[in-house]
Amino acid sequence: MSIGNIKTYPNNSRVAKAQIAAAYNGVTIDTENVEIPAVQTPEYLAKFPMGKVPVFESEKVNLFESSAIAYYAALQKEDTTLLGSSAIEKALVMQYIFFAENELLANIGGWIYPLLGYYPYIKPNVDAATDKVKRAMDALNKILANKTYLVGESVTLADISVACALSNAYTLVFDKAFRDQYKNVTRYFTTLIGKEHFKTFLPVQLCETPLKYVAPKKEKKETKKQEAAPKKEKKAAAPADDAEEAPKPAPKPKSKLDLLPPSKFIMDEWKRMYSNNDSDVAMKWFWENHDAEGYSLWKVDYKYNDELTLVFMSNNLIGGFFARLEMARKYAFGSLVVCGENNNNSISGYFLIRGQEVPFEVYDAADFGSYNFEKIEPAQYEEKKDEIYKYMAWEVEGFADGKIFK
Ligand SMILES: N[C@@H](CCC(=O)N[C@@H](CS)C(=O)NCC(=O)O)C(=O)O
Repeated sequence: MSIGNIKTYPNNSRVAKAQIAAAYNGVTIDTENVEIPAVQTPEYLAKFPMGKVPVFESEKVNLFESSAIAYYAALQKEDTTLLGSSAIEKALVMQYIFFAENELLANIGGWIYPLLGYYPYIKPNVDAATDKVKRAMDALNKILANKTYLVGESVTLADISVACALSNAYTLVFDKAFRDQYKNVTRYFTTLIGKEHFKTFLPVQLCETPLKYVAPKKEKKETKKQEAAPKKEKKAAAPADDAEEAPKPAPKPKSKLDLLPPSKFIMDEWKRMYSNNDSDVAMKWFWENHDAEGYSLWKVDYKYNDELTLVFMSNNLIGGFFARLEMARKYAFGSLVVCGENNNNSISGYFLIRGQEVPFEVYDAADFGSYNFEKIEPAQYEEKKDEIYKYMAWEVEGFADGKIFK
């Protein structure tokens, strides 16, 4: 018996969640393939204002959000075992549904979608998403050390949600070397996808060669050459009024950051404040004026601290990095310090950056790859305030030298 219809694009693992849950409960859900944006008609948007897929339609209820659709499917049998059999188990099932959505699926998307060309490829953001996936996989690997299923002794919606969230990663980027680092998760995942209902709705072929980003370098060069060629021709055949024919210089590219909504926090004002006042006064102003939507804070660590030698050379390294950040001057402020002594020191600090991502103006700097940028979320500000103060005031323990990017 069909309980309704899901509109989706083909092979959507978000839909598989509901289909597998339905199959365990002995019911079915029809599916209809649609395309975005064609499906976003006024009628569709009236029912589903997000305008996304998948959506579920039936005589009884219309639903969006794939986890809600899967939950509805899981509720279709009175004595279903899919949702846990006690308050504790039910809460655990919810825990893993949210974990699958927020810690796995969202970050796997941040890793894979730029490789598939759905989003622009911005290396630091892909690296950050990859790290978050690894963190979640580490946790899951520990949880699964002595378990076959996440909750209780049989498949629940927790397992269905987690397996569906992992499916694209196991297909596209989790190659053997990666899988071997998370043996418990891999054993768990392969057990699940070997089960009948999973096989039907979530066919997975384990990744052999992981998807990698390929920079479109050649194309760019060729285009440049092609652009350059006609110019020469023009010069050779230049008529008397060459000046009129001369191509206008390309307009200076506008930074994406200039297109962000205006912020009450004025970077120049902050830089003046920082330069002309004691740290107490400056940092008080900073937190009173900080705009967490318009700017982000980043903890920065040099990746190769164990290779640093003399303190002055480490400080020169910071100077070199800052010199290459020229394009970011309007959008960023940072304090990097050297802590320790000759032959035993490290570089770390904080950056304030316009927007919520590490922008082109920063990650394009030649040395960027040598530094780890870890975003500090607004929820962490309170806990980090003291540390940020110390880095800005150069009062960090073991402080030896430092530089300010302003
Ligand atoms: N949290 C939602 C996410 C749905 C979603 O992001 N769907 C994407 C396709 S995977 C979409 O419809 N995107 C079109 C758009 O953003 O306009 C769910 O689980 O259903």
